[in-house]
Amino acid sequence: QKPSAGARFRAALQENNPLQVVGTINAYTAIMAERIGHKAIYLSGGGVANASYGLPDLGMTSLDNVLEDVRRITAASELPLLVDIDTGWGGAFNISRTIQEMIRAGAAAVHIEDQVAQKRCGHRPNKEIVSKEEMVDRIKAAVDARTDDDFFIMARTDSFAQEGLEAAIDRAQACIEAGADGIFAEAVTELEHYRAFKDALNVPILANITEFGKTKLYNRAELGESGADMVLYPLSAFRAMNKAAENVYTSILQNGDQQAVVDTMQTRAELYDYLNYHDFEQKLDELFKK
Ligand code: PYR
Repeated sequence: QKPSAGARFRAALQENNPLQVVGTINAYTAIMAERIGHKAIYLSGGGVANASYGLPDLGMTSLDNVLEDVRRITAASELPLLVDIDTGWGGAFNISRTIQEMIRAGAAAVHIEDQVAQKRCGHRPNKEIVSKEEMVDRIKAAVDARTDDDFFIMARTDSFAQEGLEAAIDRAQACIEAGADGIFAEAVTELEHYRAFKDALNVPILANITEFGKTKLYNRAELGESGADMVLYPLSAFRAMNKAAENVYTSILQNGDQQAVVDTMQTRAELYDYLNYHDFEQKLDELFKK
């Protein structure tokens, strides 16, 4: 029997230190990340809101919205997928359903955070957090709901911005006591902050290296030396794709053709290669040969 998605995530974490987890905004980019050699992928909550719904990352998408993208990605790639479940979308039984539906959809891991339901992007000002007790209840509900012991439940704390390092570590400790498998220390700024989390806590630590945010674009090696076990690049490819699309749309409008931008495009042959297009076509020819 094939190991579960959760078991594959845990194996990837064992074998790669730190484990790079790259955001894949859709099924096709997940295929590319896998072929290129990545070992774990990520579905960003902000990414689902932005890319699939054209909305800001402000708690406007639902469990079902995110599940739909999870299913598309897990159908296309064998890589273990970490999913952003924001605040879990409700009270104890909503969180319970969220965990079970994520497992059913093939996710390997999730992170659930301590922001209020009216959440914001982790790297924006004026975030508000729930009490430590309420966050611990979220973790208890999530852990209790797990139908696969290997499914990886990460607690994300957004408390650093408001309450500082000591309080953030204290919250993280409480989440671990409630059963969290890992800690996502959101929007910390210095390498020594990761070191402090790592030294205080006995579980894997995730560093979110998102561009244009509060955290510098530290290298994998220095993050590893500072105690980070996972390095997240939630929207890196998405941002690059968007800039490329902007250039193409602009160029077509200004120039009347694609000549100036065709070199920036993935070719038809490259696309087909990632999709194993020719194998499908061959199958069709065999099935229906005259
Ligand atoms: C996001 O990309 O939405 C995160 O929360 C990291």
